[in-house]
Amino acid sequence: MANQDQRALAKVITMIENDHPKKLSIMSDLNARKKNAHYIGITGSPGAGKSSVVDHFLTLLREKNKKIAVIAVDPTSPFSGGALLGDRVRMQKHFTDENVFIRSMATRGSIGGLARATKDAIRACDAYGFDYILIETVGVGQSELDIMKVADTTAVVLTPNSGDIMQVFKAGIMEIADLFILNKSDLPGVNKLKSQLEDLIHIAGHKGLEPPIIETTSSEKPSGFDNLYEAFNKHWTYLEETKTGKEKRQEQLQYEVYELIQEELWKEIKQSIEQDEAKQRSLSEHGDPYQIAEQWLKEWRRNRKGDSGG
Ligand SMILES: Nc1nc2c(ncn2[C@@H]2O[C@H](COP(=O)(O)OP(=O)(O)OP(=O)(O)O)[C@@H](O)[C@H]2O)c(=O)[nH]1
Ligand SMILES: [Mg+2]
Repeated sequence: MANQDQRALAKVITMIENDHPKKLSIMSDLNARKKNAHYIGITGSPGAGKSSVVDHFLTLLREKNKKIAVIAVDPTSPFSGGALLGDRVRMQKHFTDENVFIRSMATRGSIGGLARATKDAIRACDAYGFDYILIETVGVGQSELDIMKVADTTAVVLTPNSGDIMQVFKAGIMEIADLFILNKSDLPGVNKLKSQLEDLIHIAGHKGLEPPIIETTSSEKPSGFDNLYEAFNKHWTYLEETKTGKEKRQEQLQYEVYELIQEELWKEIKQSIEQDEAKQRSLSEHGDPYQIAEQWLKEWRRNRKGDSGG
């Protein structure tokens, strides 16, 4: 990927973060150029080794001459203070590779929020001809979970004796997992974790492909990455070639369309309310929220009809 393309892409993402007024049409132009990259989400508790996994996986993908974009979500939350710095150190050797684009997304900016901006950034990357787009998020918040709805394949990283398996189960992360990475498999306890996970997968049930469990070590002596590569590709084939796979894609697309409509509509309504000082003044402390909402909506609908001349 040429340097100028890298710069152009970086600029587009900044525009997305700043919620450019023409975002929808810009995104739509970009989408028309999309190259069908494989979107892979990698999530898991803080410190599970996500960035290390991404780093080794990048090395493998580069050996296969693939082009990759990495989006690291940097929730400026207390959970992962300094994550960004850590990521930079961990993925250092890939930063100068022109076939690897690395970008972090921060919580600030974007009215639509972090999740929306991240999804748009992923789609923007797809116009620039990557084979893989890797998204690293810390699986702690709703918005990080939400980001994974845009991924073709979501991998959840678990580690032995971390106690995060039950947390992951409770937080609804299980439901979005297409694949489990048991990382730090050099540590004791990996077999126990594996059998616990097998039980949980069984209890949770799922339609479509049963999520495989891949053991990896992402320290200096990496292992398991060929298996991981194979599992990701297998899931891609499933999405492309089976009925349940295609249905999954369709559901995700529908969800995203709904979300975009919601966001645009809300922006419009909010703006009309905020421009109306009388409305602001009418909010007394003992107001009836139902009544106010109903009335404002009615007015907005009436004005809309007036605008369109109908
Ligand atoms: N023993 C062992 N340690 C590992 C392995 N992989 C990563 N680590 C260590 O685990 C720590 C966290 O690794 P990261 O890759 O930063 O984890 P992360 O999930 O990206 O962390 P956050 O982004 O902060 O949530 C580092 O100290 C790594 O050196 C592994 O396979 N085995
Ligand atoms: Mg990280």
